Amino acid sequence: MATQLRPTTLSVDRVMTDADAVFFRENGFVLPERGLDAATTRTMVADIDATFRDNPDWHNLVRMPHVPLRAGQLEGVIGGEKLFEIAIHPTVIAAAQALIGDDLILWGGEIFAKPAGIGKATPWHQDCYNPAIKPAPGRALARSVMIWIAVDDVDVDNGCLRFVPGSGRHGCLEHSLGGKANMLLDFQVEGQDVDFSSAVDAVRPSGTFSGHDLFVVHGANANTSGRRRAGITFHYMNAADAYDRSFGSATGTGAGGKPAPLAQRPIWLVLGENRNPVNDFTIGHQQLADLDARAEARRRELNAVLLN
Ligand SMILES: O=C(O)CCC(=O)C(=O)O
Repeated sequence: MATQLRPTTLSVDRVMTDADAVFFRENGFVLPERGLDAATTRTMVADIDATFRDNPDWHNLVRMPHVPLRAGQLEGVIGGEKLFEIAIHPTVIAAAQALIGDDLILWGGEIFAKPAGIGKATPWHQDCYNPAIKPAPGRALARSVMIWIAVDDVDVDNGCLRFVPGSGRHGCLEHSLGGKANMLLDFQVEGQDVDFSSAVDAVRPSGTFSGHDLFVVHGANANTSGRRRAGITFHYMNAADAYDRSFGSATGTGAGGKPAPLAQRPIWLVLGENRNPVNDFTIGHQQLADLDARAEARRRELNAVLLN
């Protein structure tokens, strides 16, 4: 007699509380108490150590670490397949859902790994640098969250992220261009009524994370400590908003100071359904069929658990 295979139900740890979601809406960032479980954290740290071993240019900033560097890919890392698993991890997706809704697209990611003693500072900035992200018709601001996961224990000494509460309430502020010595990015918010003295230190033990939106002003001091300071971040947006590639050209700071090819980036639907016909899930997916299948399998599993 044939054995009946019952579909396995994914177990999802919902670490983001209702109070966290309210705090996020009011302040533009949130620091949930719990994060990834211990086993996942160990795997993540090992996979990121392997990424640093296999990709010599990891210091300070790596764009799109969840994309394996394959033929036709403009950004990514050797070993990106493993980091893709963190981007679609149930705990991470459930956290993003609690903050920006049921229909989610993964649109980007970075590793910010600052070596001991010489890690660069991150200037005060907002994340609304990507012209592709547009709000759904009738909405003033796009809904997006960056889930920043501590790889190492990150605290004041090794240059944790710092958020200015409520500083994104009025959307995108003007940024001045031009890098300063020892700064990670070449754009920054200066003045403009931002109360930098109210900045909150995001002290995060390894495996825990913060979430921040496109508009909250944030930055980090240099890592002058004797410890590495690494975090990996994945960016999600609500799938009723648009990843509109029509601006057509590369922009932003990419690997090695080159422009980031934002219009060609692969994006994935990771929860719910796509609600905006502008979103294209084929551009930039050269040689990524295995990741597409992984994302789709995970989306179906998560839909069954998180949307019922
Ligand atoms: O980790 C850092 O220093 C910068 C992180 C950041 O700017 C971001 O995640 O948007």
